[in-house]
Amino acid sequence: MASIELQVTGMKCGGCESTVTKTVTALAGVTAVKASHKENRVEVEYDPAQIDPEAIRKAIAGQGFTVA
Ligand SMILES: [Cu+2]
Repeated sequence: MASIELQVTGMKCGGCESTVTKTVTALAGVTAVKASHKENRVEVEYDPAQIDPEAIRKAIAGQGFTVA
């Protein structure tokens, strides 16, 4: 299992956090997601055999947030 910490801007509240969490959790290979709008941070645990971190970034960006 691997983990990444992404800097994500554009999350303004708990609703944004849950949008990101739901979106990323739905990806095959993701096992845990922790999003914080206060810290502009999303931590993701994933199985590198099943998903590329780039796909995680794209999924978050696809919801209108900016991934550094
Ligand atoms: Cu929000």
